[in-house]
Amino acid sequence: APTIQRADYRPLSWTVETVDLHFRLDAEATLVTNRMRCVRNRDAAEGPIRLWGEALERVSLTVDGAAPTAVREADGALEIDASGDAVLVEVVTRVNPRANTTLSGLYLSNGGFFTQCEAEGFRRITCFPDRPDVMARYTVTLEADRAACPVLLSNGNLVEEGLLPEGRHYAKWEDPFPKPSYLFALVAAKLVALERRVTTMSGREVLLQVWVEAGNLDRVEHAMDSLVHSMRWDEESFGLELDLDRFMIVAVADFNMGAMENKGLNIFNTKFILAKPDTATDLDYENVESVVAHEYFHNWTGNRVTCRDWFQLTLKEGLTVFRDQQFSADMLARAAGPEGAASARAVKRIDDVRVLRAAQFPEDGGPMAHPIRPDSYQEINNFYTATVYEKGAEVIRMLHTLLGQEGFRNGMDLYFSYFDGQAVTCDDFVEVMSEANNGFDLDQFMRWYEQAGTPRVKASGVWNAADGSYTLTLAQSTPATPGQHVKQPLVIPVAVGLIGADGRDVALRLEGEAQAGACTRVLKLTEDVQVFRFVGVSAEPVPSLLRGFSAPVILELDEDDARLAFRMAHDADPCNRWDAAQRYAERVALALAADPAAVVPEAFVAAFRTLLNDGALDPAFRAQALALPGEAYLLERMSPADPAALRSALVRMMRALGATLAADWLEVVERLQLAGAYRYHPGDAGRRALVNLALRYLAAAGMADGLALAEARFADATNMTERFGALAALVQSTSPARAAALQAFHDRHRDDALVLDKWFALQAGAWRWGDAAEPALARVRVLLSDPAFSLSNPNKVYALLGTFFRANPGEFHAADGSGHAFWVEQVIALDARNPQVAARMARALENWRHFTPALQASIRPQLERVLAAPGLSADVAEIVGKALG
Ligand code: DPP
Ligand code: ZN
Repeated sequence: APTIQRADYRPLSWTVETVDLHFRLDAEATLVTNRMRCVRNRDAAEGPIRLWGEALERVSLTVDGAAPTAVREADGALEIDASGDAVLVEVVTRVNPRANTTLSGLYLSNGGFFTQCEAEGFRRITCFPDRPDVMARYTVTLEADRAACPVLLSNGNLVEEGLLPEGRHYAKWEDPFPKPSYLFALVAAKLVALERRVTTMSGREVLLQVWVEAGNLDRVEHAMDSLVHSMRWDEESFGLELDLDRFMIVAVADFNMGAMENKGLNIFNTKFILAKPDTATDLDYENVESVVAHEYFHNWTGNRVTCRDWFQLTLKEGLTVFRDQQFSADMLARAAGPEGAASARAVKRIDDVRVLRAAQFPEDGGPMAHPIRPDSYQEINNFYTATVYEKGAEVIRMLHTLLGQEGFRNGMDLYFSYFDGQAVTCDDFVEVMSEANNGFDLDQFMRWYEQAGTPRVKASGVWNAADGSYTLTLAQSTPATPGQHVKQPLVIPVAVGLIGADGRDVALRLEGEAQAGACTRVLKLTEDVQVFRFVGVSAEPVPSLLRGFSAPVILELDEDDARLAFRMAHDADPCNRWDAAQRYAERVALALAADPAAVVPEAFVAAFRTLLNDGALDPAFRAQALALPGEAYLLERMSPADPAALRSALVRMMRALGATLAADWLEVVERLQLAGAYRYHPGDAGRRALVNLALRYLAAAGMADGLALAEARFADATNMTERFGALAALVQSTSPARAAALQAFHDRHRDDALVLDKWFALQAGAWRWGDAAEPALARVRVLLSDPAFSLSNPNKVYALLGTFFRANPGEFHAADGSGHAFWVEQVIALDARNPQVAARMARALENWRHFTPALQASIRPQLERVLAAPGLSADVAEIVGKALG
């Protein structure tokens, strides 16, 4: 596929003002009539009307009612010569929703019609200038069989509906706001809605609906509550109000992504809507809340102000992820009350940092590394990445840190006042942030949008006893990434604290300042190397750097075990306290991986024990701090990466921590386990998380009491968090009760697709705890032919194959290469149905060059096999091509 360059952006010669769409919905032959008023774009060079189309049968095409004089096909688009300033183009197409297994465009799910248009799915419905800089007003008429599809929805307001002959009916929708085609949506299905009416900040009453299949109506309350909370939060935090009379969310079981922010008609993966205590875990509840918020927040950051071109994707995604992270932190803090608010916020921050390190750091260190605003792509669907989303959110967070809460808000206000109703760029956003803050200089800051790779900040400190000064030297560098060999220094906010020997923070005073100020302050690192001199430091301090994870960088600081243990016990910044535990665990894991005979150091176990037994610490925080770092992250830190050696190290650590601290873990379970009805509340969730972690350690170590506890909790659990936590502990052990528990879980939830996803994932992610244990691949192969599994359903693929490929490296990279051969089979099978899903799975091997020579030798021919497969999609070809490139 050709590579598309950001620098090649040109406005289109013709744009669209209004679109009138008519759908005669039919499972195999839907007729789409599209009447667009195309207008000449005075700001662009002269040229033809350009319309993109894909997988369409074109039935007719007229311009102002007549056959067009000149039509050509060029670069996958139709080019139509037209004269004058405005013409009416009518194009009629026929599409086959049943045959559409890509889940992009118009498709069927359980007998209903659904659409997904971001990024370029609209061109699979009709011929259109399918780019986000074409913003038009839409009128949509849907016509369908009334019995099969009683509910007909599209964007905006319902203006007309009625019956038609032959058992059919229709509905007409009008969206008052101009929008890009990627925000178009329709739904025609048999659904029911939970409804709520709420009043917005300006006093308008609006109707909220969450549409699901009838059998799921008992699990939409939480999604509805989350929507109402999101609306309130955006009003209070940013003065942003819902601009429609009606806001709809529809849940669908077959969906490539998490959810989609179509104007007024969000379409969601059921995974991020449905929740009730018996089927959803605390984490599911949390995810529903944050995804509902994310999509709702897009109504302003994404829909009212959208992206000029897809290179600017982070303009809406980075900003909206930042907003949903802030929202979740506020919600957690509010629920935790004044006492627990700070810890609740920190736990949320730690979650976000974990995701960034596990998903984004490896991406930034591999062949797909790209700036948050990429310079080129082959397939845009491959760029809905952790870099664009999560690193993009970190970049916004740094702006927020540099400008302050109020300065940031002023910038947002100005952004909407300038750009409402427009399609703009990341430069526009950053410029307006500067303008709203007295011309705050953000020129160098723009490099965060231009440079790929995770920056390293190397820190060293020297305390001078003679003059009581502490000199901190910070040096930054960013490793080369594909196509970017030279990197410029970035603006890096480094939040710093100094901890005294008594464990308390020292009030900080930089040389030249009249008096000491706060205990944490943000240093601005802008040069390659900078020196900061603190004075009035009477004893040697322990530095605590990058507090709150103030920048998306890797901090390199020489700390011995004793210092890490000290910070684990005393760092006033919870993020750094967590990070100290992670660093210590990383050091032990890498040492054990390098030496099969090495044992877990006692001092490490003691440091964990101190943290575990610190009752002043919120259980949710302890659960975070006592969980070992993720395997994907650790593999990136290992050179060469050896998944089998790392797995062996982690098994030894789990067993040592489980066995040595058995009495402590048992006491935690005893003390913290909850009685009474389940409620989703962060305090309760924290207790459940720590209890589940305790069971994991106890079971891994094969402690009889722990296994008995896990079995009992599995049998008696009254909610999914406890049932699944206990099951996970049993599965990650040599317990003989393992198989029976898996079977019981399956039988109890056999009719519940989302719960079965958990069951598939748990088995695909299982480690081997004894020599006799079944390899995960053997289990995965069996599960592939389970009647509940389907390669056509993305959630199933992510649960079974995604977990095996991406979350079980110790098994996937088996030395005999069986996992790699299996990967080829599955990627090729998936690619024939759904290239987007296939490409996601394909990414599991992209960092193969970091592995041991033996693994590289096993993987290379498999990558080559995929690349040589006939009919490979552009999606997979880009991933595998870059991996081999
Ligand atoms: N725009 C969606 C989201 O991130 C993904 N397509 O919300
Ligand atoms: Zn988004």
